[in-house]
Parts: sequence; structure tokens; C-alpha cells
Amino acid sequence: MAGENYNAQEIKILEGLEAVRVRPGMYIGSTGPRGLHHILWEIVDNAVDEAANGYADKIEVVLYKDGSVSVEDNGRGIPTDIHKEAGVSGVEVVFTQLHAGGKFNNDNYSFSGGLHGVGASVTNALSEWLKVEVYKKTVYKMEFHSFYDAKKKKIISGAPVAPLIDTKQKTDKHGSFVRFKPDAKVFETVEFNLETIVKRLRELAFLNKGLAIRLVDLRDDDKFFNKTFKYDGGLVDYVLYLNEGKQNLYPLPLYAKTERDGILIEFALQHTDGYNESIISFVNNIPTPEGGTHEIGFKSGITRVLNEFAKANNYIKEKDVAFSGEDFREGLTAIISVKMKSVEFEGQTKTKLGNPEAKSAVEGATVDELEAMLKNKKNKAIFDAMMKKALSALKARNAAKHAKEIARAKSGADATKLIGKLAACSGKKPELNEVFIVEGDSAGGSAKQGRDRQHQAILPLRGKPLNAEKKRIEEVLKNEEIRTIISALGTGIGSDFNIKNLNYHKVIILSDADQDGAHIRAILLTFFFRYMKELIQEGHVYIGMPPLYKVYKKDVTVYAYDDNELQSAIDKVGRGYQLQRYKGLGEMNPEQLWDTTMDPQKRVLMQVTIEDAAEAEKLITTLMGDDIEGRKAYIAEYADFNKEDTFIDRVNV
Ligand code: TSJ
Repeated sequence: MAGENYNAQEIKILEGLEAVRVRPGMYIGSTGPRGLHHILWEIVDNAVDEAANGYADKIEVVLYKDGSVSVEDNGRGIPTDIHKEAGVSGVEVVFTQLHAGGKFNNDNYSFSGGLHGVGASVTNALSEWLKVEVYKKTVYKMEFHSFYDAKKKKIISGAPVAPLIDTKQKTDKHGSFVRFKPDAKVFETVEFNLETIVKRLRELAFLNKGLAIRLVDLRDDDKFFNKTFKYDGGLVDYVLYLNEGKQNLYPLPLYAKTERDGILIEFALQHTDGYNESIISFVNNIPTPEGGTHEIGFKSGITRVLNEFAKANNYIKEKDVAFSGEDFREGLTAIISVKMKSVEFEGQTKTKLGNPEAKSAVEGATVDELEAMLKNKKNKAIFDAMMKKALSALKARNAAKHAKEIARAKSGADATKLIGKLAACSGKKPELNEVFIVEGDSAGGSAKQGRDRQHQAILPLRGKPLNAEKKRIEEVLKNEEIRTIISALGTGIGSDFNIKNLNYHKVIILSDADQDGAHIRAILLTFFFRYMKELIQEGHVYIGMPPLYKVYKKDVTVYAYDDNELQSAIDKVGRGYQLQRYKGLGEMNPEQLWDTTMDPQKRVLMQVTIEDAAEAEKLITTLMGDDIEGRKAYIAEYADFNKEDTFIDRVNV
């Protein structure tokens, strides 16, 4: 029986794993879907490290019917010999000692750590069982199980069933194989999400040039999935992928890879004829959607080089006119990826790089690399295109400044007219206040009557606000619906944005559960994403969830928010029930709207996040841009418009 005769030292080690089991959140953030995937990333990261260090070029991830998942690489194999201090095999150390990650690592090469990097032992501690095979001339095997200790009356997790054994079975393979089954007693859900895994593995394949990552899903015979992600162009392929469906200004992204002050720095960039800036950054293969020092250094480097080039070649003729950094980033798509030690994460979601040395290293490297490219005559057309784009951005910016001044003056004088539609709330504390942006005047009317007047403001939207994706800022500003939103929120937009002036800490989009409603929602999210990104990043944007059905009888009423809930609502109400399907918010009277959708005690809100900046960017471009074919394909694939869950992350009250 597992763990029956473990010795004193092992007991001590297992106590370490017990700490993980007692407080999983401390190690993996949550026991929700994110935490579940986190324990998979721990294992995948180890295999990717082996590849990044040059010892492996294939990784295979398999999802099985029994709920387990395996990861295999063709690297050197986890060390099998006895670890001197621990007195047990390297494999056992890796899976039973917390933070064992660094122990075997040749410190010059490993950049693990940071957001992930709590180690494979955490995965073991939170699994029902875990099996390891190491291929090194022969096949080595070891298993770990969690079991109920009747004497101690508690669950012991991650206990070795037996020490590592050499089966003596010959093999030509080399590498490591780890298969585990997440413990259903730990996680709220143990179902891996294929889309989440596809996204992350694709991202890892882009970030690690030439690495082949295969994903196989064997769980459902009808939905068999088998795909290999391999990009020989690495970051260049990543930028081309993000710019698919857009018009580029030069065919090939600029690319550099270098090292400075012990930091590995790699970037790729390409301009399109669009107006948005999309810089996606990574540290040790971990996305940093909040940016940080590496991103700041990268931007400064670009600004410095292009500014000097512009000056040296007299691109600006007028006096008193100068480029601003953002002019060089209009239409820019770029990836900046750094690898370094002792990473410090900051920010609201701990996804912002804090290390000051990363700024100077990245800035210096960017300047040197871009200058070298400038010197190469072959690149002349590229830099000319950049200058042309930047000049047009500069002109537009000056025009926009003018337009903004007008808009501002207007919102002063015309404030009452602009905010005329807004039914403000009486409370004076923004932290406690909410604004509902409601589709349609009739729903807006119900919301105004049904609301909590102290804390809830209502902003009804008539018609569709304009699509923010294809327009430059000055055109966005001309739209009345958008201007109303900007005035109501109080923060300003773009570079003027200041979260401190936010009038409502919850901005709740309330639209119908149909195609039109989804479109309005997508347009509003696009606008926030483009012009008030921090509003989303700081977690202020929500989506209200009106019910789809009302099931009722004399004195009982139960609302159902999706088709799954409908049956249980019918069961609750019982025989003789009546059913109403809501086609729109407008069909609800004020009391019903309050009861089902607005009452903070009962309602369901979805908080909008930018989980994955690259995917959000791509989704926005596809949904709102002008690549009609791509958009049709997307809509065909995700026929349900309500599934824009790249943004929509968690359910909150
Ligand atoms: F996370 C894990 F332990 F579960 C795991 C580790 C899972 C998978 C799928 C692969 C790996 C892994 C570990 N692949 N490759 C390695 N390599 C080492 O652990 C290793 C081997 C040799 C040496 C050496 O210095 O000789 C150093 C290391 C880190």
C-alpha cells in the first residue's frame, strides 16, 4: 500500500506537500480552472526549459479519458542517480521537495521561476496520482499516490509508492514522461480546457523557435484533436500571425536576438496601416500583460533610434514640431521577450516586470540592434515606411489635439446636453457607485425605475456606438454615444486617461442576449480595450447577465440564465409551470430587471479581464476589423457570440 513504510525523512518531506494541500491557493493562486491549468504549466515549463537549454526539440501533451494528462519531452531525462543531500533519486527530489526546481539546474542556463516555477512537487501534491518515466538507455519508473491515512485521519498526498526503479527495459528514446491526474477533492473542476491549452502551447511554440509541441486530446472520441505547433520563424512568425488579415507596411518583421547584462533579449516588430499599437511582452516565457520595465525599455529604444534617424534626415521641416514616441508605434505589432534571473513581478495581477536592470538592458539592446539594421541598405524601404507612417501619425495627433480641445470645451458648455441621458446616482463615493450602460431606451427606462438610486447610474444607449477598431481617435470622439460614455466615466481617454478620476468603480454593460446585443458589447469592449485599457486591467468592467427564461406558477418564480439552468428551474417550480422566454431586456418590467439583473445581492456579473493580450488583440481585430473572410470564419466557428471569453473571465457578484 502506498506510503505504508516510509521513513522519518520522507514523512518530513510529505509534510511539505501537505502544506500545499492545506493551502493550494498560496502555491497556485486558486483551485478554480486557472489553478488546475497551473499545475499542468508547472510540468510543461520544465520540459520547455529543457528545450530552451538546447537539449530537447519535441514536447507532447496528451489529455486522457480518465481525466489525467501527460507531458513528454526528448531531453536528457530527469536525473535518476541518488541526490547527495537528500539520499533519494533526483526524480524523487523533484516531485517531493518544494522548490526543488533549482537544485539540479546549472544556474547559468535556467531562467525558471516567477509566476510559475513553484515546482513539479506542487503538481504532485495536488494530484490523485502521478507517474514518471525517464528514458536513458533503459526505462526508469516511479509512481506517487495520495491516500487516506486511517491513523492520522487525513489525506497524505504525493507519497512515493516505491523508490525509482530501473526496469532494465532497453530504449532508444531519451527524455522524461510525466502523467498525473488532478485531485477532484482539491479542484472545483478537474476538466482541462482544450482552448486554454491550445493557446498556451501555441504561444510557447512561438516563443521557442523550432520547438515542436504536439497536443493530443483523447477524451472524447467525437472530438479527437491532434495538432503540432512548430514555428521555425519564432517571434517573426508570431508577429506575422498577429498581423494576419491586416495590411503590413513591409513584408517581413524586423527581428533581433541578443544578450546584455546577463539578460537574453529577443524582439520582432512590424508596422501595419492600422492605428493601434500592440506590444506583447514576456519574461521567461510568461506573458506580462501589464508590461513593465522591459516594455518601457523597448519603447524608449525604438523612440530614440527613430527620432535620431528622423532628425539626421530632416524628416520634419517645420519648427516647433516634434515626434512623440507614440507616433512611431501607430500600427505597430511587436513582441518583446526577455529571459532573466530573479524576476520581480509587480502590479495588480503580478504580471508587470519590476526589475529596473531590464529597462536599461532592453533599451540599450534595442538601440544597438535597430541601428545596425538602419545601417544595412537593404532595410532602407522599411525605415522609410516607418517614417512615412510616423509623420502621418504626428499630423493626426496634432489634429486630434485640436479636436479634443473642441470636444472638451463642448463637454464643458454642453455638459448637460451630453450627459442629459445619464441618470446619475446620488451617492458621492465612486468606489460604491456603478453605472449600467444599457442597450435601448425602453430597457434604459426600466433600469432607471428599478435601480438603487443611491449607487446605480443608468446610461441608456440608443443605436449602436461606432466601431472603435477602424477609426482614429478624432473620429471616435465625434460619436455622440462614445462621448457620452467618456463624459460619464470622467477618466478621459488614451494618453489623457487617468483612473483616479473614475466616477464609477463598476462599469456594467447590459445588452440583450442576441446577436445585436453581442455586437454592441463587442463594440463597447473594443472601445474600452483601445482607449481605456486600464479600466479593464484594473477590473472595473463587467457584463450584466439578464436571465433567458422565467419559469413560474401562482406564487413561485425561478429565473434561468442559460439553457442548462432551464431544466432545474422547471424541476424547482414543478407541475403546471409556465415558461417565458425573454427576447430582450425591454420585456422586463423595472421590478423584474432589478430582481434578476441589477440587485447586487442576487445578480450575476462577469468581470472582463485581459487574460491573454495577444489573443484579445487578435480577436478584436478579427471581430471588428475589415478582414471579412477571417471574421466569417471566426463567427462560423464560434457561432455563439456570447463566447468571447478571451476577455470574460470570472463570475462575480
Ligand atoms: F517537472 C517535471 F519534473 F515533472 C518534468 C521535468 C516534467 C517533464 C515532462 C520534463 C522534465 C524535464 C527535466 N525534462 N528534462 C529535464 N531535465 C533535467 O531535469 C536535467 C537533466 C540533466 C541535468 C544535468 O545537469 O545533467 C540537469 C537537468 C535540470
